[in-house]
Amino acid sequence: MVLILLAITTSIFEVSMANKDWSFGFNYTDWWSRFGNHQNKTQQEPRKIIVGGSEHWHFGYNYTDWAIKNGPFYLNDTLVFKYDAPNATSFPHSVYLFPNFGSFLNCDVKKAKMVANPKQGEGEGFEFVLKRWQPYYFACGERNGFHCNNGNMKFAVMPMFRPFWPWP
Ligand SMILES: [Cu+2]
Repeated sequence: MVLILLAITTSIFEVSMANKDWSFGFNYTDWWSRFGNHQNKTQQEPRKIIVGGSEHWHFGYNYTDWAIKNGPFYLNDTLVFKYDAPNATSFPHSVYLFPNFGSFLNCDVKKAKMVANPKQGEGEGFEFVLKRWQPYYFACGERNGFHCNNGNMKFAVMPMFRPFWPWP
């Protein structure tokens, strides 16, 4: 009896969740969690990736190259930006998001939105979850685009859906 009740409440819950999803269109991640392949658990877990690896987030490292070598990234993966707070020996850094490819290409920081200020990269770093199926254009916004233009502190990410079967 308890089991039946549980099953009913679960399905009601799922229906209400499903209805909620309609309000903003088809929810792919939810769709995946219901119908996707759940056999390879480790494959499905979202990853936490430190941007730049042991290099962290600094001037002069090629992050486009890093992103290509460490991709692909998947929906709900977390990018961690690590950088020191402003101090006497290192330049301040930050994390900005460009609204489109053109402003990203030109490092047009004025059009970008700051997602992490120079202090937020301290300690465990600033975490950014790739929640949407859209291209993300990241850059450091310091010195009015100088770090982005001349310091290679920029990269683009297009999160993918998790594979339906484990990659070979
Ligand atoms: Cu910077």
